[in-house]
Amino acid sequence: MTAAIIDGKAIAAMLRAKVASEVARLKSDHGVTPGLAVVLVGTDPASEVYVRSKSKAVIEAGMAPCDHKLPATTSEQEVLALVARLNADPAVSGILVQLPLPPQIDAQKVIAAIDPLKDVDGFHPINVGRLSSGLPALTPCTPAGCVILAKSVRGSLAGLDAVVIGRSNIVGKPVAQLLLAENATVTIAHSKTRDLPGLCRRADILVAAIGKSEFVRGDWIKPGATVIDVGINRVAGEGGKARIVGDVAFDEAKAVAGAITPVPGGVGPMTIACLMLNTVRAACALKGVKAEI
Ligand code: NAP
Ligand code: L37
Repeated sequence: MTAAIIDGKAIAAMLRAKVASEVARLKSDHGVTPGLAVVLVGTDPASEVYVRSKSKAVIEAGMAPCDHKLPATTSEQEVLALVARLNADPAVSGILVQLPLPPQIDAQKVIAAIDPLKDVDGFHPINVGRLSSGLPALTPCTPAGCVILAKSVRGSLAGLDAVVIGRSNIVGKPVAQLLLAENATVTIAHSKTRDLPGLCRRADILVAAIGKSEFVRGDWIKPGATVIDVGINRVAGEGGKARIVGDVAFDEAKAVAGAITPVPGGVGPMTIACLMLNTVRAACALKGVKAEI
């Protein structure tokens, strides 16, 4: 069997086009322009790339960007003061503080300071709690993207066995919650899990969010499974040029899986599209307009 390649780039482009038309409707019918504030502290090169793509997507969707680049020496107080200003700014519908933050800044404290209605990353404890309680919530972007991609292949996920490798607050835990909400039977694996290959072989849906290049091998995959590779790992390619690979050994997995996301071009673009979706939804909620997306 050779797996279908799940085209995250194309699915993300379709979602972004839908967001752009919802933005146009909000502007013309309600005089509302959603705005996204992106806060980047320091000069982490990967974060700089992602933040740039996010701001570009904001503009393409017809929304208002509001970028804040702060030096690596910024104090926690300064970041908290900026968040307070953005919370109070009616032009700002969504606030995203790109992680990781420099060591002098407590990320949990900054996340907790964001207005939960503007928390387009879905990392605030209120949104985490709402998601796990089955209440409407702003949901984390990468996990939401993973579920859209899995559903693009399987339709309903009800009753499927899902294994998530990784238990971070950003990816592993929220993706497990979203899969559970889709009625999958979910197992979360991590570095202390016994017999990870054996566990993975039972998965109809396998989500890899580990951060280790090509860690998941082809013979860990159940024939026909849907494999969602969240990993972004920079490795030296031919001629010393850097390239990015996922957490799954793609060529091996492709020979066994039913469908698999590539890296790049899989989950990454969906992260950005889901961020646009959250921003327009947050703008609707803040302005009391019913979202049509
Ligand atoms: P993280 O916070 O470092 O978490 C990694 C998880 O993997 C941890 O739960 C860890 O287990 C687990 N793990 C590590 N080694 C393992 C092993 N040998 N066996 C089983 N589990 C193991 O990483 P993250 O923030 O979740 O990100 C994961 C990957 O996704 C990274 O490559 C990141 O760059 C990528 N990412 C991509 C996007 C996107 O949009 N595509 C967005 C965010 C992140 P313990 O908890 O036991 O340590
Ligand atoms: N908000 N986002 C927020 N907070 C965080 O703490 N880590 C993190 C976060 N992550 C994030 O933005 N990740 C991300 C990862 C990949 C892409 C976008 C966002 C992406 O666009 N990936 C492309 C290209 C990758 C590349 O060339 O580097 C892809 O095709 O995968």
